[in-house]
Amino acid sequence: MSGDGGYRSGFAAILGRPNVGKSTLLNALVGEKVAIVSDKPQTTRSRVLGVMSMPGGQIVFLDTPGLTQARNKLGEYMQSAAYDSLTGADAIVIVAACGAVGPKDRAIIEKFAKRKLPKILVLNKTDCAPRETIARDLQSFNAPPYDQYDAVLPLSAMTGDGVDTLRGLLFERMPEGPRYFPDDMITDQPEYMLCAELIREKALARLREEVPHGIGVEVQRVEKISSGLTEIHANIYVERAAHKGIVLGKHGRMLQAIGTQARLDIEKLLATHVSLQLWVKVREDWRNRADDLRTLGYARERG
Ligand SMILES: Nc1nc2c(ncn2[C@@H]2O[C@H](COP(=O)(O)OP(=O)(O)OP(=O)(O)O)[C@@H](O)[C@H]2O)c(=O)[nH]1
Ligand SMILES: [Mg+2]
Repeated sequence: MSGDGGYRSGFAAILGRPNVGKSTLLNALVGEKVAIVSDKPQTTRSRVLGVMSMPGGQIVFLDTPGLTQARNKLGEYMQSAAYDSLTGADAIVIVAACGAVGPKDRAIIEKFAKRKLPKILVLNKTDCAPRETIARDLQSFNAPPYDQYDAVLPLSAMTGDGVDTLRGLLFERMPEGPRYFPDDMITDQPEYMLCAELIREKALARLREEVPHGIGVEVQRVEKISSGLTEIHANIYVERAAHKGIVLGKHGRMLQAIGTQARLDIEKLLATHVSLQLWVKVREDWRNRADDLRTLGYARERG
């Protein structure tokens, strides 16, 4: 683990309102897709770990569910997962979106300004904000308590513009520490969980209104059939009977489209052909049921 002279390492928690681009930023920072992304708020439901290793050190990033008011047991789990990421954090990255910094973002930014930790405020999505908007946002963070931040950094997680600067700012602030993870490890999520998340991502991309929020994916079996083929069985849970037909779509076309897209991503991930078998099941109100939450992996790791 340790013993490398002058090796720097630490944990950096990424926090902010839903949909501001935290997961996109995590993927950009580690250079691989470890977290799913969608245009729907509350995509991330658990903390997602991504490791960035370089010759002189390592930063372990923790992407988190967007900070908001919990409306059900899943929401409560998500909020505690976000706040748990602060335990043992060596730095925090607060994310807001350029041109869309609202009172709820400011409340979060002000709250974290008090934390005695290195902290960077990221203004994401510069690629779709005019220069004047970025300048105005920057200006608005000049005064106390925002001056408690080590830096206010506009960037685009999508194009990668400014991401290197963020890496540098964080790395400089990391303490001396051990190599927490092997250099070739980029996430701690097991394969079956990455597959479940990719299926959920494709479902989120295609579904609308309240349906995507009530989707849960459970990968039941990952079976290597031969050196070139893996079979995966997964259940897509919906929380109301009426949603099942929407996820199946006319003549099953929606499910087929979700499955095809997910399979392509999973094939890339596993570097093999994949046969993906998906079933849609109704679990009434699963977001409020402790046993269903546990089945889907939404349970506290500790305590
Ligand atoms: N134009 C632009 N869009 C971005 C950028 N970063 C993220 N997005 C988009 O913003 C949406 C939300 O991105 P996510 O990374 O899922 O946001 P998040 O903060 O992780 O959201 P939650 O997990 O719901 O809290 C997606 O549609 C992304 O493609 C960016 O730099 N520029
Ligand atoms: Mg996210």
